[in-house]
Amino acid sequence: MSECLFCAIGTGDIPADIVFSDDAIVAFRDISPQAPVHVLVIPRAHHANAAELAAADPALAAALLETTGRVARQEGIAETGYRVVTNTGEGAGQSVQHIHFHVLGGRALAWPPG
Ligand code: DGP
Repeated sequence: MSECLFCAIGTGDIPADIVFSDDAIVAFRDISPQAPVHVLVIPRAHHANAAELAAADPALAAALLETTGRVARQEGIAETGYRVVTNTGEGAGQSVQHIHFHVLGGRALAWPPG
């Protein structure tokens, strides 16, 4: 099994509550939701963060962003509003070193985030 948690979710070695998947991307519910809707969107391929993904595979980065919109529509938060967040590095709170977009919605979201 991969040592990377999200690689292992991508391969299915670790189960997740998957809301969308295709050959390159998996979207699944966050284990510790911070909003009524909290979905993580990841590529199956390993890239550490958004900047590294965009440099290595811009088409995949675009597909990942497109999937955040798909998830928002699917989860019924596209009209009410939602937030797409990706943390990079320890200071920003990145705890899993495999790029993931958080899709958050279903409640009022404060700005700026903490
Ligand atoms: P970040 O802190 O930005 O790296 O976000 C990592 C997120 O991953 C955090 O919100 C919790 C979530 N998470 C951690 N482990 C698991 C897991 O095993 N399954 C699921 N579904 N989510 C996880």
